[in-house]
Amino acid sequence: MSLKTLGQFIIEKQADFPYAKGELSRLLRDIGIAAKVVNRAVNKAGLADMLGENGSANIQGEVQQKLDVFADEQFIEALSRGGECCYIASEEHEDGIDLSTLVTSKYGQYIVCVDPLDGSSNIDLNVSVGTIFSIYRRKKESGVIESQEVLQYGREQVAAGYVIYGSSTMLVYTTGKGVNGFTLDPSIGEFCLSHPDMRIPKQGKTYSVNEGNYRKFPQYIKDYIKYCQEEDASTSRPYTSRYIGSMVADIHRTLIIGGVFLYPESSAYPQGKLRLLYECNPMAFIIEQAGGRAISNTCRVLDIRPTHLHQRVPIVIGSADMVGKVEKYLEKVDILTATES
Ligand code: P6P
Repeated sequence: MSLKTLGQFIIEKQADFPYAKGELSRLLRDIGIAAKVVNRAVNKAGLADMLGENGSANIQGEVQQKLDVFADEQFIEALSRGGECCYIASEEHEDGIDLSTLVTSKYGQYIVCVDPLDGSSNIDLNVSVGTIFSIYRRKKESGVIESQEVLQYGREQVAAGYVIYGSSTMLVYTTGKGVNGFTLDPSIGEFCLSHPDMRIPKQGKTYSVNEGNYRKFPQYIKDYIKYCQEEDASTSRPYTSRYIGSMVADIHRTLIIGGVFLYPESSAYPQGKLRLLYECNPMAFIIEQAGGRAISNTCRVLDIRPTHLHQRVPIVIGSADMVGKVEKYLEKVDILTATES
């Protein structure tokens, strides 16, 4: 395969993005720049006193790692300078960052929701971590950003993607015309097309859930986990259990080989743990574009009405047939509940 950089690919696919020429190119260029800087820091963290806690907490009350803060700063700086982005919703900030008052971003038409460094509690363990981003077009041409411009349905995303800082660093994104993956070639500092037209298998052999929470799960999730563990050669069961604890890494594996990832509601997290705007929606857009599914109880993730920036939702995402199987267990509960009531 001849070398094709992310920039060349976006220009070649410009027709896929129905807005003014070059806008998406510049947005993804800005995200790519920040990702390269974060990648360098993640790879050198152990040598550059970038491991460990920052001594602060984010809006979620989660202890911030030094690299969380560093990554957040890089994406804000790159998007602020790029001029295409007018507003950033970041996991690391309670309120959104309104760039529309900056001269450079006054005419920016895009809103970016970002988890700058997802899974960062794993960094000191040298486990893959990632950045997750979601891109919306603002509803008004200019002026003060209003909440209904930020809290758009996931189905209104114009682009979404993630960067995984792993054994190699990859950027995977969609603009609604399929999913493509780019691997960073450090020798030239470019993301190069390595996984064209990514598709998720309809069925897989892996289920991914934090089974340490088993007792706290609703019954239908417990029943599904038991189903995964039962012997049945005709359905390749028992399935393999794989859980990294870094959403980007778990979803990337699921996209490549198939499977299902679950972060359900529980007594510990009644609304689920993962955030709708900058974790579940972008991953749902990507997986659906690759031929998979993403649900939150009985609702399609992309159809959930957002109510606030850091809203948490339960999620079951991955191979279409496996998500459908979980859905069957959920439907049984609904039927039982209905007959009991
Ligand atoms: P738990 C990382 O902290 C994260 O936000 C996701 O990347 C990951 O999927 C999840 O939380 C892991 O949560 O409760 O299983 O440790």
